[in-house]
Amino acid sequence: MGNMENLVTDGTINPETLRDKFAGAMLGTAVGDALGAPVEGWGCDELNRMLDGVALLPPAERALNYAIYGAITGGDLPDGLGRYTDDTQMMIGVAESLAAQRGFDGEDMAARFADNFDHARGYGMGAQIVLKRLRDGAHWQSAADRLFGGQGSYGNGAAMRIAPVGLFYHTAEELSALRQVAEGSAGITHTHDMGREGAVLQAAAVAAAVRASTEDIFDPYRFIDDLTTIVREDAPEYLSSCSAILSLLWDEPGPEEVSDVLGNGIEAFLSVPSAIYAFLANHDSFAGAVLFAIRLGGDTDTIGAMCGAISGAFHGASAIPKNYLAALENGARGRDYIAGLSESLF
Ligand code: R7I
Ligand code: MG
Ligand code: MG
Repeated sequence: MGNMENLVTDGTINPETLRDKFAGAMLGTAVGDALGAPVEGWGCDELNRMLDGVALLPPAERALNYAIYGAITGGDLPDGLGRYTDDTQMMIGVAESLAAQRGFDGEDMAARFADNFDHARGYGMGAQIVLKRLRDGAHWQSAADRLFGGQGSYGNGAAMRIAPVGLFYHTAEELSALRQVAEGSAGITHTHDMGREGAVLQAAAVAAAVRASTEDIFDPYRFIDDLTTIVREDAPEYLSSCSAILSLLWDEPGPEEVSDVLGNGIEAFLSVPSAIYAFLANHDSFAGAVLFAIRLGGDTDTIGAMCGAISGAFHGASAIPKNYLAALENGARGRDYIAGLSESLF
């Protein structure tokens, strides 16, 4: 069963499959971000009522929500509505830096975040302050440490952009490098332990999804068990969410219950586990996973982006629906540029 040519005998991945997985994680981030963006901040109940009844909406409101509506109905998505936000903008900076430096260089990555900053993409408050400080010449290791009364940010901004780190260090042998670089790159803007640990967990999920073959029987319980072993012992928020994911996978409740249990917030610990769950509960379909992630409501662009990264890393870009990709903006740093960056990383 399955195409065993995708796997060579020593367990390493066929280069063409790996290339598709790299593109999948990066384009998956952008697609999830762009699809979730029009409904960022909607409550879970309200959003699901809207999505279930969107065809009945008056035309003006329908147009407003057309991006996500089109995705659900499989129709064409109008140009310009597939616009990504800060999540993808910052992921591009991570990828550009890793590719140019052939590894992590904090000063270079911070400079790219600052250069790429575009207010219209909708950055978090703390992130805006840090990026301005970096532009004004602050050192990359200290630009963010005074945020939030000196405890640093635990927003999901470090995790939302981390996919390229999971790709660059995707092998099981590179786990300690993955942790080090995820923490280092997170720390440019997020110095709170919970902000960093969210980035590590998300990067590790992307890496594990790269390593998992779609040709084998996929075991979501084993995936989350393995991921749990890398979480720091002093990060109880993540450990308890990982164990909640196990029970949720058993029951597979609707998005309302999942967002009640795991969260749908802008905090890393209330969104990274939710994105991982959305992938695991819908591991047979990129579209199914990302749309479930968005249906959690709340920080929809970011949960969509993180789920899109993991799901794209698992299935590859070839499994992202064509209409989703076609709708993605394709200007100077759009779809083709992101695909090109994934090639450079590869
Ligand atoms: O994490 P960050 O880059 O924001 C990412 C989010 C995503 O949803 C994007 O799509 C975009 O919309 O923004 O930006 P931060 O400002 O560092 O963190 C986001 C928010 O989390 C902050 O504005 C705070 O509301 C909250 N937050 C905290 N609140 C109290 N104490 C983060 N850290 C703290 C904290 O330590
Ligand atoms: Mg955003
Ligand atoms: Mg967001």
